[in-house]
Amino acid sequence: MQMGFRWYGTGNDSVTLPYIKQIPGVTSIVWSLHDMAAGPVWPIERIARVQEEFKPFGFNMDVVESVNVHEDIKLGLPARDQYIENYIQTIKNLSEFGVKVICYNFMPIFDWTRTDLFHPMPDGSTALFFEAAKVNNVSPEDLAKTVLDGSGKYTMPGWEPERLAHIKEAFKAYEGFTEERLLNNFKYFMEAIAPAAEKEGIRMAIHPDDPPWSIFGIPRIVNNAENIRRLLAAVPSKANGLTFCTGSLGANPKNDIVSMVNEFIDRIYFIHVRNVKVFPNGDFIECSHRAQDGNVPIDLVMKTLSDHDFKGCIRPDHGRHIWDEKCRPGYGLYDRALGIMYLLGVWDILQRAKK
Ligand code: DNO
Repeated sequence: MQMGFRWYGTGNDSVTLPYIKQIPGVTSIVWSLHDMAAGPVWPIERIARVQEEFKPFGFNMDVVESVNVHEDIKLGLPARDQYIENYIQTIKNLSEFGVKVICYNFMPIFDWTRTDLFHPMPDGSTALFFEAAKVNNVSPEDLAKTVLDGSGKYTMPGWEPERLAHIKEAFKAYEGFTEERLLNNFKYFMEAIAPAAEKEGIRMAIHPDDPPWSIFGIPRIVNNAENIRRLLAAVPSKANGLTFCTGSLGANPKNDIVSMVNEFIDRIYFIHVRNVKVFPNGDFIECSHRAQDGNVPIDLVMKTLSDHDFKGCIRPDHGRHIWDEKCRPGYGLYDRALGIMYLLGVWDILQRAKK
């Protein structure tokens, strides 16, 4: 197993590479060109610059999170072929630098969704929070007012007025869309890129839906064992694999995380190991990584990975905001570093027990 740490790039992250270097056991920086919109080819010179930045620290750049998929591909619009061609070129460019895994998602319009980015926790820290009723029970009228004519009171983190214009178009485009159509468009995309990924030795690792259910009436297709089975079977190439996010999938208590790791291990290429505490009303908060603090048996997840002798990259995920740290929501240094020490502690004892 390799330990990774997600980093947003110089000038774009409160955490620096020298700080990350001081966390024991981190070998991989999970990176991206965060200023690149979904669509264009990632230029070789930009990738080369990242390589130069990592070199003095000895970090590898094996895992990219993410190369985002253009909405036209998810929607199956005619322009998708050009975007797919660009994606293939990006795969080729990344492979020149030894990249092995590309994490991406296929969630329409939204990536991860939370209702409060700094929700107070009983211990005085704050954490990312999802209030189920606020998202699941929003009436189509409220949503329409907010999104379509801007007069509604409904708000969400990230729904700034300048983004709403884009959201409005996107909602219109997905009107009447079904899971089946989304899966077909996924299949079209994956069938087109898999041969290039295979040739370049790159594994595509789709991130699960977060939260793991459809929101605002827009379909989602990567959120439970049955859907993941369907998605992997749709394109059986080894290039079609998973980023297994224990926290995203764990927000639905019906997902048996350990049995899912066991079932999908051969197609799991990258893992976000984080915990989540789910409340009886369906709300959830991103607690510390420790198994006892949330609903995901993180210790058993690590045991399962150890039993399978998992060789890929894992990373801690969203941390709480502790010790007054000012950082990107969920992406501070302190709690993720604590998370790493917990994961490595569990891992090391499992390795010793094998000898
Ligand atoms: C959230 C992340 C996601 C993930 C994308 C992958 O913190 O796990 O934003 O990077 O869904 O494309």
